[in-house]
Amino acid sequence: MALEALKEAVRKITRSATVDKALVEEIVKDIQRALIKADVNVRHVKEISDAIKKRALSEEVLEGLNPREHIIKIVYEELLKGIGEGLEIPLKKSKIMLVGLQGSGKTTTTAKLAKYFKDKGLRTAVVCADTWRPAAYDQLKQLAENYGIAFYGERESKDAVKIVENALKKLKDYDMIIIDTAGRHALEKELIDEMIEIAKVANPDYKLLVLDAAIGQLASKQAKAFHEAIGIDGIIITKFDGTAKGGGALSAAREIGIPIAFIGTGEKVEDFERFDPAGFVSRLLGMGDIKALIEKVERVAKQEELDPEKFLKGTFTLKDIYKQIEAMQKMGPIKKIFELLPFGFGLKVDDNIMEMTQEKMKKFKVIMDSMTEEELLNPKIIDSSRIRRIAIGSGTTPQDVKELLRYYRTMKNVMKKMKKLEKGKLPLKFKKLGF
Ligand SMILES: Nc1nc2c(ncn2[C@@H]2O[C@H](COP(=O)(O)OP(=O)(O)O)[C@@H](O)[C@H]2O)c(=O)[nH]1
Ligand SMILES: [Mg+2]
Repeated sequence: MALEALKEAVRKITRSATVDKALVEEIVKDIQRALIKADVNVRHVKEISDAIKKRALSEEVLEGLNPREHIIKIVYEELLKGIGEGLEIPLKKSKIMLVGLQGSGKTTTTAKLAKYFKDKGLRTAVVCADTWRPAAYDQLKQLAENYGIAFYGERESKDAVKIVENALKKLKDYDMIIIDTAGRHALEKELIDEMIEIAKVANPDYKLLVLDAAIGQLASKQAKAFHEAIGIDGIIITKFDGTAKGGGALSAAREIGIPIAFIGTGEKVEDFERFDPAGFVSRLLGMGDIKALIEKVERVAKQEELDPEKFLKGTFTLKDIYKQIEAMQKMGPIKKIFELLPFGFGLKVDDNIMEMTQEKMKKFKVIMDSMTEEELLNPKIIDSSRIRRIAIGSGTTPQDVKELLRYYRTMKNVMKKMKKLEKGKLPLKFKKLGF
């Protein structure tokens, strides 16, 4: 993602010895380049960078901030302003209709949304109103079944409007009904007519446009056309993971003045998050996203039926690390989790530790099987002679044992810091920056 360069700009600020006009100009240029590379509309880039420059050169440094923090705060605030608001869909009885071109990710997103609301405790059902693509019915049905979500569809029917009508009768008892519709390669009249008819029958609370981030600045034209045709309440940006052009879709949302509701960050149903602009921007700048992190922990804890309090305790021993490794795995690559922490919390972790493969998990388990109860409960006592013994006993090498111990210590640290955050003990610096 080209927006990675924004983190570099922030790093440049934090590393600089002095803050002067030259630095501000250099940073503004870096930010401009990063935004343009990410396909943000040139006019928006200019607005954002002009505002940063003007404020950075004229505003007085707030009391309690140093000049570097002052600039970072301005960059943060102006990017946030540039992104606009997010759309939060309240957890109550509602209907959502998804629209978008073929391949934009509607069907996948229908399942993602359904799981999202189901996990929040709503009785959720999905409806396949795509009679255009023959495989659409099976695709959504399968996804719904995988996650225990109610599904309605009529495989042989060609009448999408009728299907929706029937679905709503059948699904009266559900809180959240999500309707997946057909797309086309382009927004043609036939598609518009069908969307309008479905919307009339369904009377959705939210018509959400699914936009593929990979199309970059083309998103703006597409979003405008859909908005003019049926009126959009919110945008879901998909495939944010695989593109350097995600700025185009962000820009499009701002241009037509429609808030972003969610972002898709991968093919899996779990790769989905509510769009929280403040968290999003602070993550872009490498400052982490505490809220997203805590939501993630809570979600995994729920799946695992773990007590989040316990899960976050920094006092865990090797004995329960195996279960925790598995739970952490479900939150996604550890690297991604670290991105949610402000500046990675200054924890230095080599890539080797970040990479937790199935194979490695198995190896760790074997190693732990060769440890004594005492060692598992109090890993501190594992010295080099114990390491040798454990390695021989488990048929591994001392390096392997050391790696497990390193992993354990890193995780222990992360848990400790996360626990502190949960209690609202953000480092003072971040508080000052308005987080
Ligand atoms: N990498 C990635 N792929 C996605 C995402 N959302 C959807 N896809 C993929 O995009 C393709 C089209 O998705 P689909 O839901 O069938 O699109 P539809 O035609 O609009 O219903 C599929 O291969 C999905 O796996 C996402 O957020 N990230
Ligand atoms: Mg589809």
